[in-house]
Amino acid sequence: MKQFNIALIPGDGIGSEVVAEGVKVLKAIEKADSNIAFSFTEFPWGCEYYLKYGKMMDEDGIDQLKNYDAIYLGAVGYPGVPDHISLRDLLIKIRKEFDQYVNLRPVTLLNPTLTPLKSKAERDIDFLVIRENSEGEYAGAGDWLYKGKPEEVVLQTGVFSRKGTERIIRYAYEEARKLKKTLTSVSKGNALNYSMVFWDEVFEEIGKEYPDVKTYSYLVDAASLYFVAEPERFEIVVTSNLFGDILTDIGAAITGGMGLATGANINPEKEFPSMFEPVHGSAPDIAGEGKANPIAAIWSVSQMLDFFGEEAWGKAILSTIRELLMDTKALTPDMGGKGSTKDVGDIFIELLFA
Ligand code: GGG
Repeated sequence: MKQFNIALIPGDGIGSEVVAEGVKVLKAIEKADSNIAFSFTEFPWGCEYYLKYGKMMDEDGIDQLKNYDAIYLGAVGYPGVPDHISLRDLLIKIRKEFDQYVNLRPVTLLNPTLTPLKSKAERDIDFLVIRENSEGEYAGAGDWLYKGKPEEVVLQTGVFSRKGTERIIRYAYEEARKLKKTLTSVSKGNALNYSMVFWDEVFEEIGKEYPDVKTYSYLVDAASLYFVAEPERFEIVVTSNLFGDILTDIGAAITGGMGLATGANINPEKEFPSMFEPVHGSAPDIAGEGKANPIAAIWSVSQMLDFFGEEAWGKAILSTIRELLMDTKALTPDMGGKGSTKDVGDIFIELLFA
């Protein structure tokens, strides 16, 4: 029997509603599979916690989380708490402290009718964005000088260490080799004359060890255009922290919306827990109304199970999402349906075991 201990951080807004559906799926799997057991421990951290205690998580929060097999996060951010505080002091802090330097964000069109792109029926969009998740433009380095004065200057420094850049690029090459896919690096060396020139050099250097991997290199502006105009050209994409965050929102837009976008924050060495989350935010406008789309959160569970080595369940979840998406009337309003968050979770479980 394999036991997986999961730390739940539902977070803010719709976070708790969608995480509840993911947990429901895990509990249903546990019931059906006598070889797997899950335990869940909930942590009340987030913006409400901040408004009460002045901090997004406990001071020893990282210590409290460190022995779990995975963290399952809902959403972060709510009116009343500045976004940079809520994001940096919870989500980014966990990514950084647990060295979750790989962010895996699939861009997969599970039902061709869901893309807003032309010639829907022929679309075959299926690629993986591997986003650097520990440094880059998210490093938090910078300064704010002469605040409020006419000579005010603000600096936000992108940090690209050799270790951090090499390890993400190597990870991407390894994936491309394993899956026999092409690898596209996205950068901006023509304008960012230190960080992105360095990134491009490292991509080329490491590429010498992978002569079997076919590579492409695009500027981020061109890549954004191709994400919309010709997404079929991508198989695996590797890019920096900020570019990866932005590009995967485009990825979500071409494959059915933010309600379907999932992300895994991985510490490949398994030295610390990895974290699984729907990419979307807390959607305060619909929080508490029971109409949040739980599919991205359920897809995160599939990524979690893959990471645990339970790929059969991971695949089963993904193919069930594909099936669920065939009947958009059964889905939540963002997908054109009339279903509630809970209805979608219930139908999903019915289909998973049908
Ligand atoms: N589901 C987690 C969440 O609330 N994400 C919001 C967000 O802005 N994420 C930015 C990032 O992934 O870097």
